[in-house]
Amino acid sequence: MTKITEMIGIKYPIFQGGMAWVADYHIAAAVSNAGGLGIIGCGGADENWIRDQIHKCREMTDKPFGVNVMLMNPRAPQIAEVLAEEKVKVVTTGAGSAGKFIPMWKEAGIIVIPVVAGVALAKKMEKDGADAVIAEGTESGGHVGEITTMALVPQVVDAVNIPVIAAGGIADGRGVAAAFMLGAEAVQCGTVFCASEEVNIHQNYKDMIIKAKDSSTRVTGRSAGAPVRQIRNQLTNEFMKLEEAHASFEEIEALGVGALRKAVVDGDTKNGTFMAGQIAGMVNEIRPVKDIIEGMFAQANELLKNASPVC
Ligand code: TUI
Repeated sequence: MTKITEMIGIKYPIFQGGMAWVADYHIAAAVSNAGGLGIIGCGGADENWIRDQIHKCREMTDKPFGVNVMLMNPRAPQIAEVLAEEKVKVVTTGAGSAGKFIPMWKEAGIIVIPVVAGVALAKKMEKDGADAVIAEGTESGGHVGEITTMALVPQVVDAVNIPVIAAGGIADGRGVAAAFMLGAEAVQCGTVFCASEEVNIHQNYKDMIIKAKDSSTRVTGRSAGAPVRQIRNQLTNEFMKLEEAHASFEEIEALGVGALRKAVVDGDTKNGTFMAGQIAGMVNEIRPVKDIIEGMFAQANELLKNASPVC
């Protein structure tokens, strides 16, 4: 039991990242049914899509689940209202500051857990009324900050009095045990759930993760202000060329438009954005969600139980 499992009413202290396009009700319900916190990712979708997803998820699980709002989505204000109306159990946010939405969500009784990539935003989120923060290291897939999980988590833990969930580079019990040693009260994983049986993505996406090595990811879009970690392919090579040529924001952005859909729905291995974390190199098989979670915590508990002084 940790502060997070008690706060939310879940068995295992693990969140499934609310990955745009990838994390629909299928994976969210599977993770919640397995005892973690499943999270539906809004990404760039609109409020009608998310309302429907919430209803479908409620049909598949009576366990708590959450919704992630990607704050760069222009429809974030409308989505925020729908989440308050629907009184979802947990809201996580990413790619921006959740401050202005927190009072409305708290009034609706929602547990609010922003993702942060640095100490300053963590402190601001605590001041604005967040219940916990997810400290996400640059090892993660998708939109990333600059600081590694190893350096970020203890600094956020020291800076705030609310619980901290560690994210970035965690896909087995060793990562879970390490995160707890850094002071985290739970972990959030994304990549390992992309390699699950239940996730509703193209088989080519799963295969890309299974085949990835430690060095297979690249961060593109830094120069456009939206750094995104994804598996190296023809698209990332084109991105890199544009960035080296100091192409305009518009040119770089145009290359990325629709690329996540191409990866998740079409399985377009050349032109799709296959967002994944650096830990993809360690994810080598497709497993049911229940096996992933139970295996992870059996291993973490064994490691922590047998831990001995280091010298
Ligand atoms: O949000 C994520 N990961 C994401 S969002 C996404 S969809 C997307 N697609 C294309 C381009 C951009 C996004 C894919 N992956 N993770 C949470 C996260 N938040 N990581 C980093 C941050 C972050 C970074 C800077 C949060 C706040 C921030 O500064 C905000 C501020 O105003 O200080």
